[in-house]
Amino acid sequence: MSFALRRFPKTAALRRASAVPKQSTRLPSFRAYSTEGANAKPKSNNAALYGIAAAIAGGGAFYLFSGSDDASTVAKGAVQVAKAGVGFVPSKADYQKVYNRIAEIIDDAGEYDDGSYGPVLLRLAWHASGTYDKETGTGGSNYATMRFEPEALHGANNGLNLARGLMEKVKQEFSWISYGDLWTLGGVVAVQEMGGPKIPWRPGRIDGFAKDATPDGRLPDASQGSSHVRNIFYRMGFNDQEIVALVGAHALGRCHTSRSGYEGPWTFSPTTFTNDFYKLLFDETWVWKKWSGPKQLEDKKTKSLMMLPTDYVMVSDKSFKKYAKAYAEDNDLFFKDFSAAFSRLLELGVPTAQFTSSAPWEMGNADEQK
Ligand code: CCH
Repeated sequence: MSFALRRFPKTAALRRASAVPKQSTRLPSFRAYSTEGANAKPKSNNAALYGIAAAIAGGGAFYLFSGSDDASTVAKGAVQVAKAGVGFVPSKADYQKVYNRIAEIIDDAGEYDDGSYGPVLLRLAWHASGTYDKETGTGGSNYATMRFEPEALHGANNGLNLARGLMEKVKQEFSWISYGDLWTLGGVVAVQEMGGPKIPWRPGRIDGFAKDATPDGRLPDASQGSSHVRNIFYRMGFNDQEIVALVGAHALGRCHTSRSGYEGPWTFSPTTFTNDFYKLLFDETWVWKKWSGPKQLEDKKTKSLMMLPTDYVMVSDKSFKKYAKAYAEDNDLFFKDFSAAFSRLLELGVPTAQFTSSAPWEMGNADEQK
């Protein structure tokens, strides 16, 4: 790569600074977005309640929708346990063990991309949650429906088979955790371990079925403009400020021609969570890249960074620009707003009664465990 990598807090991340081989995947070579069927309505999340009922019936577990917080936490944890068929009720300490295991996996990426699996795991958590439709109450992280075709094969999810595979290893070790909890916790670990803010998180998602899978077209199409971005995120229930905060996650990771058709990282430090995405949008001159791939921007100076058309609307749209400027100037503000919006994103589609704790938890970073 022609650019210098600036800040990598992890030793594992330091291993690869120069050579950045691309990950090959077996999935289709170009991301084909679909907006068709975006309004189709799969089964409502009320089905979750039937899932719970089934879990109780199947596992003999006892479940309370109300009552003291402790009793309710234990009872709701028992539902997940009954469903997984293992005789044990996980505590926060057990989820912390899962967190720590994911942190190890993120760091053990060898020569993959920029030396971390964090970005792709973050993307899995976002794509698992960002299918939510507030009108129908469908989609979101509850059922982990990306396990099923055709959702697994939606163009937007190209390359996420890698992330799901990594999470499957963790699932084998901690069979009691639901896929929705595992994938969203993976997003939390990714952000926190790459130097980002603490992300409040709590368990309670249950595994759904193929019939709960969402139609194609619910995730954003990077070639579009601000009205598309608004339509997609407003459907999830977010406002302009939250949209801008969430897209700042593009400080991390990179695009892969083999997955989306786009190519390159957004920042010089793709494994460190910073407000650089916004800073670079304002500080660099962005020009259209001359190539045979889809329309994307590159920085005029080094030609090593990229912006998607949807990223660029964060400065070309007046309302978005106001927030992007504020985040470019104040990293703490970005961290605070990202944490709140991302935490909410991860809970989309999960009925409140299903959460095993009344308030989200703060999980410890791997370093804090030592
Ligand atoms: Fe994103 N994202 N994203 N994104 N994304 C891509 C990669 C990452 C859009 C399109 C793309 C969010 C919002 C949007 C990450 C997190 C978030 C890629 C390249 C495209 C295209 C995929 C590839 O080729 O591998 C669009 C469009 C939007 C909104 O309009 C939000 C919100 C988040 C998280 C909160 C992360 C992380 C990556 C890097 C993945 C990797 O493998 O490095």
